[in-house]
Amino acid sequence: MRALVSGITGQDGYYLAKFLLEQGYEIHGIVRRNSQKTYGVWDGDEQGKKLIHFYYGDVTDKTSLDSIYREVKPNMVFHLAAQSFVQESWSNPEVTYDVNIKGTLNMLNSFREYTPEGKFYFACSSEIYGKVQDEIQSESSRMWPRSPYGISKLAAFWTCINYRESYNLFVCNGILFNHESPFRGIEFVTRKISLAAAKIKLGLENHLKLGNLDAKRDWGFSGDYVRAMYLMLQQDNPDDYVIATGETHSVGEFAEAAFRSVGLDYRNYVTTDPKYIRPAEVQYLRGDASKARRILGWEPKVKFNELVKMMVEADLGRFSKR
Ligand code: F7E
Repeated sequence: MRALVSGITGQDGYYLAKFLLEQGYEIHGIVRRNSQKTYGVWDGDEQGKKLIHFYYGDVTDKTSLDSIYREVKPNMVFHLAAQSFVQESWSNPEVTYDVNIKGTLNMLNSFREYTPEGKFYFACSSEIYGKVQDEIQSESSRMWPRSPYGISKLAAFWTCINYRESYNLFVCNGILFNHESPFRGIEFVTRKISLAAAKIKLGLENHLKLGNLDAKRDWGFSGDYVRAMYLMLQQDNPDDYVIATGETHSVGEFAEAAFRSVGLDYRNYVTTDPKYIRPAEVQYLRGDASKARRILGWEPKVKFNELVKMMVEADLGRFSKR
């Protein structure tokens, strides 16, 4: 079995590839070329890197995708590549739309042309719920995105459904709520906090500036969420699934837990800076993954406190070695 993964150099691409290798898959990953050769998260795992077949390409460049599809002929496609930073989407809405909407359309068109018998997974996002209308959000909840990023994911979500319905393709949307790990990018709030807690503990820094401490998120572990992506493509019929823990915590609670795990009180180090406040905020998210539990038999394994601890310990390890 051959899997093609866009976004392989990011957190989810890393965990997904590791998981698929364990299942006996051949992994082919698309990497964006620039003047420096970088493979993102894989640069810290030289052994793992050797197990992946990398191809230079860009989801906004259909020509590059066509040649990769022609060469790889994947049985399964996991489309994870995106401009994934919500805050940045206000400064770069056009890039966000190009990569997230047009990029998804390109991935689908190449899929339809070269491997229409295959299966396609799209990494959708809980950001489509935005200004939530339900206390707990499921596949049928009202969608009201609050950022160019959220809008782009909603457009791509409907594009996937439309391709499934129009062309009878096996295309699934995973509506993934926030999912984190020690490989999370340092701009995202969880990793920003775990990194700061570790550095402050080690005496390398002395404060942390954050934005909205009251925003609430349903945070899970990326390693658990990639299993759900795989399970969606193991079904007989394509469908859309919410993947979430069902628990919600504020940014302040995340900071409290992270600093507590190294014996510190976050209130002595964290201040707020208006620079990190978003023009329109998603104030609250809590996902209902009961459909995924029922049909896919999927359950998250890592709990909130374990996740926080795992992230802070990994950052402590990174910096105490220096
Ligand atoms: O923000 C608040 C911020 O940037 C979480 C992406 O993977 O998950 C992620 O999107 C919350 C927001 O993630 C800071 O205002 C406070 O309310 O970690 P984040 P996100 O925007 O929820 C979804 C599911 C995706 O699909 C996205 O691709 O934290 N917050 N202070 C802050 N956020 C950041 N980044 N930095 C702060 O200093």
